[in-house]
Amino acid sequence: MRSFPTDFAWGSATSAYQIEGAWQEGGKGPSVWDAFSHTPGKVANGDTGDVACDHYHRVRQDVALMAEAGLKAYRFSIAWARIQPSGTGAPNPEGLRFYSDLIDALLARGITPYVTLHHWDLPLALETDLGGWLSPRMAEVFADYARICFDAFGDRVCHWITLNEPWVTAINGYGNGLFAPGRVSTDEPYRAAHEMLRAHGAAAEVYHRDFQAAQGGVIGMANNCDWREPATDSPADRGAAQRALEFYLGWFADPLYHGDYPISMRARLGDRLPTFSDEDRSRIRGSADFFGLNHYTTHLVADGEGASDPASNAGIVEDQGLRLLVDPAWPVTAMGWPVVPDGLRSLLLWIDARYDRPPVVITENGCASHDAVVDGAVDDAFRIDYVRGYLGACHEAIEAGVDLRGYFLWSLLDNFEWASGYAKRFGLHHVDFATLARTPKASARWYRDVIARGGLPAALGGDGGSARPTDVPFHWRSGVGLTS
Ligand code: PNW
Repeated sequence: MRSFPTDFAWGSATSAYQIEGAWQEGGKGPSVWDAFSHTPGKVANGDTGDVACDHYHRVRQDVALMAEAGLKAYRFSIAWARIQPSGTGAPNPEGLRFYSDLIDALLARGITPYVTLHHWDLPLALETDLGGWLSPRMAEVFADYARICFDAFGDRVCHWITLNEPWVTAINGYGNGLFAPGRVSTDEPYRAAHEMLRAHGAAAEVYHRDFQAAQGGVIGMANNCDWREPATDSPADRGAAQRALEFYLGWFADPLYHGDYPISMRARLGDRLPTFSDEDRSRIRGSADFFGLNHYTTHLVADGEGASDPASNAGIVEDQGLRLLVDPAWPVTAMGWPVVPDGLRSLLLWIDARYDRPPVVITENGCASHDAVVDGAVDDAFRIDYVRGYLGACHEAIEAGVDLRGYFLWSLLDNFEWASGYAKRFGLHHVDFATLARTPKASARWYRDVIARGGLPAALGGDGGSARPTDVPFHWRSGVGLTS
């Protein structure tokens, strides 16, 4: 038996725009994703989140599915535009009630809520009136919204995530234009990221100063990072892989844990990378009580000049001086993302070394697969294999000393997969988007058994569960790229 800690947060995750629907109900205002998905050509098949999984009207049923799957924790996001329809001003009582009822329903089932304040669906008025994440005013605006949420829900919610994957918003929202607000630029990603870090810092300060002592919770950010494995053992490729990780996770986590961007980013970007004021820096440094990590895949990295490929999860590759490659032997998910469980183990060790052993929560991990209902059942063996492998990597990391506190499988339901629309299915539960019927997949039952046992069966030889060296390469630790 590969046992996990007894208080491990076994969970699943969703986000508001991807599941709720009811885009114009309950006093909700429009968001940038409403506008984006309604723009022809932006989302596959012309799909929108107008109805999505209709979770807004099916909350009770969906909480029952969570209970049947044995979840101990559930991560969801609050649609800011349900709380403040135009992003500022007095809260909308109907929006508050919706999330309050959800929280109560979870707690009644013994499921711990993990709440993301913002998962990409920015109130549209903040985009049109302020310029969205490019505006320095976003920090105060976001902190006001966060205060409303802490005030309304913090008596029952003890786990807060400020922002989901600011990397994706910066790169896909402001760099390649694949996601809302659909802007294309080589400078704006760095500016938008900077304002998101400032906004996180402002909201975390409100929580720490005005709520934490009374409510006793924790707050962090959910950053995404895939693993970057050196393509060869050469110093150049190893350096390039390290640089790739700094441009990916270090971009956000270095400010949180060390107070500034990585040296490698400053050196390559110069004035394109904004600078923190002393006030920003002291707000942001030390502002995360835990390290939220979303992780899906791995790429190989070779030193040299590369060109950005929006499909490659690479960021602005031209700025990094490297090329991303894949090993053709790796299996891939329905997203085309390589399945490399050992990359997660490596990444967890990298985080452990660089940020000095933070408590980590895997706020997302999962895969899209080609799932269909056959005779009332969905045999998603691919997903079971994927999750078994990645949980095995988590277990190895724990054995190696990583302080891993929880794992949230993305996702509870098949849902609106952003620019891919409903074509990509990540759920533990199949959703028929014509009837909105939910069907538990085989993975939901498998995951329930894992949770009930508190871990995985002992690894059979050779499946990746055997002992591995856990020495952290010197160049991860050495402070390469850390500001002094
Ligand atoms: C994350 N990339 O999205 C999000 O947090 C989820 O909302 C989403 O459904 C899930 O992962 C699966 O995609 C990502 O381009 C979207 O690197 C794009 C990228 C990474 C994560």
